[in-house]
Amino acid sequence: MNTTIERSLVIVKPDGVRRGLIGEVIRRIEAKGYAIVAMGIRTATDELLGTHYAEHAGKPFLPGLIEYMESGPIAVIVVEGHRVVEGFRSLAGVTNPTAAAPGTIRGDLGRDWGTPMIENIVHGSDSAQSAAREIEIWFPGL
Ligand code: DAT
Ligand code: MG
Repeated sequence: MNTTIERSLVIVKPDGVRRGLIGEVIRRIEAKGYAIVAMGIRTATDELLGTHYAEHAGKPFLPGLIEYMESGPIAVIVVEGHRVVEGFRSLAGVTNPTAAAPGTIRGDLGRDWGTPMIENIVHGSDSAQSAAREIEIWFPGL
């Protein structure tokens, strides 16, 4: 049994905030049983996003992704619980909201809008190491 309590960095992206879905995302996180240990409404910058999306450096979609992430306020949330990284990815659904399964955040609340950018409501860390790195960016010292 894995008894290590993990953390994941969740972001409600600008499309989610614009559509009033912060509460719905938090509701699903809490209903699943995870604990919210930090959160705040923030405005992303080139510097924060360049570090946050370091794994995507050089990819053709990165400039559009950064523009989208800077298009409005975001809600940055630290979530805690056993296997929460995998658990939140499961709650979020796959990257493309058209393909994401019904029942997931992206599948229930997201869709394709015909834009080149994938607007998919939420970010969730993809590993415990990514989570630690991302939490340090948005909540240094937490
Ligand atoms: P995820 O958010 O599911 O972890 P990711 O880390 O691969 O996905 O990509 C980060 C975000 O970048 C993703 O939420 C949407 C966008 N993105 C990824 N691949 C893309 C692509 N091929 N074209 C446009 N946007 C893309
Ligand atoms: Mg990712």
